[in-house]
Amino acid sequence: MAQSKRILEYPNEPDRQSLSALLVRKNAPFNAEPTPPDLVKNYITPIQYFFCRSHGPIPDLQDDHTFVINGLGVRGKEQTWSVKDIKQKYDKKYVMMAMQGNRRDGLHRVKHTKGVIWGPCAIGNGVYAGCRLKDVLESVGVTKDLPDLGRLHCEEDVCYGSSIPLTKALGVSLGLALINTATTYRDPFGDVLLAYEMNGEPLTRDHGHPLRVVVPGYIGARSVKFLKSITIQGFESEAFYQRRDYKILPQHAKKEDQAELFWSKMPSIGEYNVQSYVCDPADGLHSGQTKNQVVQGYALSDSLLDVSGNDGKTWVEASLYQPAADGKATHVWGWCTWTARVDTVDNVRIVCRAVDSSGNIQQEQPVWNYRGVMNNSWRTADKRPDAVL
Ligand SMILES: Nc1nc2c(c(=O)[nH]1)N[C@H]1C(S)=C(S)[C@@H](COP(=O)(O)O)O[C@H]1N2
Ligand SMILES: [Mo]
Repeated sequence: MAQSKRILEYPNEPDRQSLSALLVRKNAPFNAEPTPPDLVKNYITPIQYFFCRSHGPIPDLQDDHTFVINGLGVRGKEQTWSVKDIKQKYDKKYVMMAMQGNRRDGLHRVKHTKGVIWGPCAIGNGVYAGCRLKDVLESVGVTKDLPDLGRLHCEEDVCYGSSIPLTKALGVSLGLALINTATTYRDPFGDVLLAYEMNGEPLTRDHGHPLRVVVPGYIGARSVKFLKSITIQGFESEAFYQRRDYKILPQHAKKEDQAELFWSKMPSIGEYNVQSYVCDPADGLHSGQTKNQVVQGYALSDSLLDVSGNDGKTWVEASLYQPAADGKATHVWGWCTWTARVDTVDNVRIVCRAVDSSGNIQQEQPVWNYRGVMNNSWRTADKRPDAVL
């Protein structure tokens, strides 16, 4: 049975005074995102502008926190590890990655979707530090020689759990039949981390203190915070958020009872899709200066970014900003920020579209789905008078 939702209470949430620049989408559980212009001010997103996504109360875990690893291949069936072990026994590795869980609002404007109505800024580019999950797994006996690589399941026990393929954690290529080329090509190292730092500081409670999983290239939902246990098993996590959420349901599943028929049939989302957004100007419209208006945004793409000041009639190429991180051999899985100069027309939206190296390109119209996930249509302008979206 998939785990169901419980009634949750929030007596001990962290102090959030330093997060006052965020727009709160929901108070309890706490869900908040920055404004579009704030988001693209920095290439590495500072904590004050970093979205917070939670499905329940934030636990108050201490630095002496421990977690267990159990399941297939684990020596002695179960082992207990402390955060201190993770910090002391393993090399510290750095990964820059885009954490995201974004843009349900665009789909919600088409038709009711279920969930927190996120805008375009539930995304941030963080530098996470910790040890490789792969190194920990190998030291407890879980290696690529396991007879059935199955799936890795990372679970936090109170109200959230999720899983990723074990191959993703180990950085193993199973060949093109089983794993797509992007993953094979992009993850030769096994960059999934057990992270204890974000942007050079210990993780804050909101972002998973004292230890979280960080899964580069995957939707944020797979990066479990407040890690309590890791189980290696031949099937996906039975947690609610793995089995009954974060799936693209067919368009005719419009209500809860209709959705019911599809949860067990549809695959869970792993990798995120090609994405970009116009963040400045914030409303996606021209700001009085019609020649060479500076436009800025973000993109999850390794390839091309086009911007149009006339609703997609003509396009110019933006310059992408994605410098290598620093001297710590940081593996870069992050976003890029971009800038373009375009000619704009009064009341006509400014749009962008990213193309990735596999040829995936953002489409103008969104593909609606009940859970409102994976929206990557062109941006919708708030003030467009004839807007239907
Ligand atoms: N324990 C726990 N882990 C979690 C969640 C949660 O609610 N609880 N939310 C997930 C989702 S949907 C996202 S997008 C990311 C958000 O991470 P952040 O709050 O650090 O931005 O955490 C993921 N890990
Ligand atoms: Mo998310």
